[in-house]
Amino acid sequence: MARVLVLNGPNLNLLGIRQPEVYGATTLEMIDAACHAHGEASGLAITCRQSNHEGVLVDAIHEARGTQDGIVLNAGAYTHSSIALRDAISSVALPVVEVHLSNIHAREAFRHQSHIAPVALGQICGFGAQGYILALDALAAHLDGGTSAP
Ligand code: DHK
Repeated sequence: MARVLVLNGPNLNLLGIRQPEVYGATTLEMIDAACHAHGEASGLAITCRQSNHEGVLVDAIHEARGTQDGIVLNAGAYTHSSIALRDAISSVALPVVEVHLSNIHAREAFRHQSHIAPVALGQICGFGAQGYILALDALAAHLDGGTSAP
């Protein structure tokens, strides 16, 4: 059974309360529950973690080496600023699917750049909480050898 870490970054613990017109009404607890349910249905062992701290997220990525087969990552605002997260992903060489609830390319210019995207398998954004499920499916297909992504 493939093991997937669903890792969320800063401010995503406030989903449901935080700017629902941008991020939706679904809480992180609901997203984590949906990921667990989807994992059970599709044969993935899901672990969910969230932190507001860059170093804790780096540690979580390091800890995924040898314990997880892939990562679904919403790095929040660190997406646009963190070389450390990018380097952590490159260091562990695990497949990562980048997720954003909002369409970052349709928002402020500073959100258009992602430091994660160049080291990710791919990016899913703009589909709200459903994006996490799409990301799990994309990662499962990749781990199964079903996509041509590297
Ligand atoms: C979440 C955040 O916290 C923002 O900083 C990103 C992302 C977008 C999201 O849409 O999930 O810019």
